[in-house]
Amino acid sequence: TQHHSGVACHLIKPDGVLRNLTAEVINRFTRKGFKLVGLKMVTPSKEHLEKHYADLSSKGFFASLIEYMQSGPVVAMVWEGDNAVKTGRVMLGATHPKDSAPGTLRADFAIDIGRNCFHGSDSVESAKAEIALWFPEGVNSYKHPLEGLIYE
Ligand code: DGT
Ligand code: DGI
Repeated sequence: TQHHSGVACHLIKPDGVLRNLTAEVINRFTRKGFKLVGLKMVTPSKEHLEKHYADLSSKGFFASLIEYMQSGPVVAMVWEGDNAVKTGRVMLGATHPKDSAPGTLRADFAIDIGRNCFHGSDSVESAKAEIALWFPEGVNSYKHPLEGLIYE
């Protein structure tokens, strides 16, 4: 079986950081069995965020989204594991917290779509682009000590 083939880039947005949700997120993904291969706190520039959200540049909320994302530091993470992107989205929940399933991070910790605390890569392609954007120095490679317990 091929293990840890997927990789996803997730962000704890400024509101999530200020609301002390960093440890909760890391704990959930770690307990699930994903491997943390990139982690840092950054205060991204406007230009950096405009690249991150390039696909939303025509939206009416774009300027406020960028402003919100600059309201404090962001925690950027790269998680490795089977189906990291798809499963990561499931764990984060739907974009609008009113639609997020109970037990997901956004359902449990957010109310407003404009303060939804977390970002998750929405495809394998965007994960690749986001890892390159947030971790241009590259991520870490190491053997997961519990791999044999997590995968068949
Ligand atoms: P529904 O279930 O028919 O009420 O559908 P909504 O709530 O998606 O429809 P609507 O028109 O209230 O909002 C469409 C999207 O626009 C929604 O996903 C969130 C966003 N939105 C609407 N009003 C606001 C607002 O005042 N602030 C922010 N941040 N987003 C808003
Ligand atoms: O990938 P997601 O974060 O789940 O969703 P997305 O790529 O469609 O949107 C990116 C972010 O933009 C999302 O986390 C919150 C924000 N956003 C999306 N739709 C709206 C919005 N913000 C506001 N204020 N209003 C919206 O309608």
